[in-house]
Amino acid sequence: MPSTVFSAAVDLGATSGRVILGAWSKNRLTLTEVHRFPNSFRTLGGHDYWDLGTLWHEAQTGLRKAVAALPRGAKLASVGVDTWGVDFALVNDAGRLVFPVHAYRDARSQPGLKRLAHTRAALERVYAATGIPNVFYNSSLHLEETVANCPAITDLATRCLFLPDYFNYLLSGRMENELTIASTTQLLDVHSTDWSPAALQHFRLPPQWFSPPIKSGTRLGKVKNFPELAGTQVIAVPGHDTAAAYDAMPASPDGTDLFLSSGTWSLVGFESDKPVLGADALAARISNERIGDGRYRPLTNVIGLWLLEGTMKDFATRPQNDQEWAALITAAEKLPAPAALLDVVDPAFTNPASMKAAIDAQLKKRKLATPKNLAGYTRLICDSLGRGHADAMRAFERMAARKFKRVLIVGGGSKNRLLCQATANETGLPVVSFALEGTAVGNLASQLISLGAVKDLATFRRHLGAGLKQTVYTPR
Ligand code: LFR
Repeated sequence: MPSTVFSAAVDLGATSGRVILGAWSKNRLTLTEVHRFPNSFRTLGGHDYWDLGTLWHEAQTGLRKAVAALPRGAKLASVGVDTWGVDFALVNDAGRLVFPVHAYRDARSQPGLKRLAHTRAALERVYAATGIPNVFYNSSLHLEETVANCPAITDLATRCLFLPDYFNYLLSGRMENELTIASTTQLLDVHSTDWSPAALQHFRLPPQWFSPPIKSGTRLGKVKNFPELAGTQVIAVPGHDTAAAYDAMPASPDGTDLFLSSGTWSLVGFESDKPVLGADALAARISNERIGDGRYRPLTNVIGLWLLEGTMKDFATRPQNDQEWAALITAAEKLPAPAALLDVVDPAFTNPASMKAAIDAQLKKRKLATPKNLAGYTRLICDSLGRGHADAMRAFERMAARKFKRVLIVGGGSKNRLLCQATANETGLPVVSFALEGTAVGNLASQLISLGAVKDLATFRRHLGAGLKQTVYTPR
């Protein structure tokens, strides 16, 4: 093993992607962001699609930059890909895309969502089988819609590859389903690490589209058809960005930390040896997603900074750089606390034409005043998300008989003082913020463990925690 191990993380988010070069030396991880690019879905004829060609092009550009950034003579040992959850590519045996890749916010899942919501017995059966609540973005609903409305797809497609699986295939030539991303679909058996026959049957999906999920850390072979990366190993990291971000939490081993991965979505949860199931868990929308080794990370998906990202689009004066962001947050902090908070679970916030209009509509319906400017919206949104995080925490404490001592926050939102403080105030717990690209770090951790450069995740977390800068927000 060389004294410094270099690995690259391709980390694709719904609103931005990046390629990060990690250098592991003397138990320290150094990150270099070699490439960052915006991402968004496009609407065509009333449907929302991802531009996969552009994503692959940007990933390749980033990987070339990673190789170019290596010290002379050094080699890129490995590469791993994580993406947002649930979305998938349908391919044939030759790996050709046989159906356009839809974005999870596409309204096509709405009829299925309502049907399942109104069939109590089926809803409970699916939850008992998969541990995943009925949410508009579930792959189950999107696949169900595809098969029901485009039945020829069962002849055309032979495999369903979730997005990290598809990029792993482009890199390595191997078609596999990885466990963490599989656990976001509502199709995985909550008690095993294989697909749920009951769920596949319920949504009428061809079982042969899925192969038994591999654990994260599995080596998929050397990179193919990409001369600059010849010799580099492709490693199936936790393909779900949230699973990767959770792995990067420098958590205390006694299980008393609540995790918050804050970005477009706020993912509030914890790690557990067993799932949280039953009627109360279903009502609280607890999603029993998986850690790369098969254990559980029960979490609740709070709408997240999507609210703010959307609202900004209606303001010409939105911040363009760190300085302008800081000024906006300072202005929002100075405002008085809002008289009432948003109901963040309002389905009108899912994918509105204008987020500001959707917020205004909710406030007007509740006879509340609308904020006067962007700082006002920022304050209202951050405080409301803080409340959403606290509600999720209380549900976990009740159902899993736990008591949390700290909230650990990573991701874009960890730099947002207002959001961190609001979360501390509402939960009554100290919020420890790590200015950390959690998803990329978790991605790299899995590679380093698989390469044998780090013993295990607990060791990685210990080393990571020792070198991290942290900011603590105490409740006020
Ligand atoms: C975050 C995330 C969430 C998932 C949502 C949709 O990026 O992966 O965990 O619920 O996106 O896939």
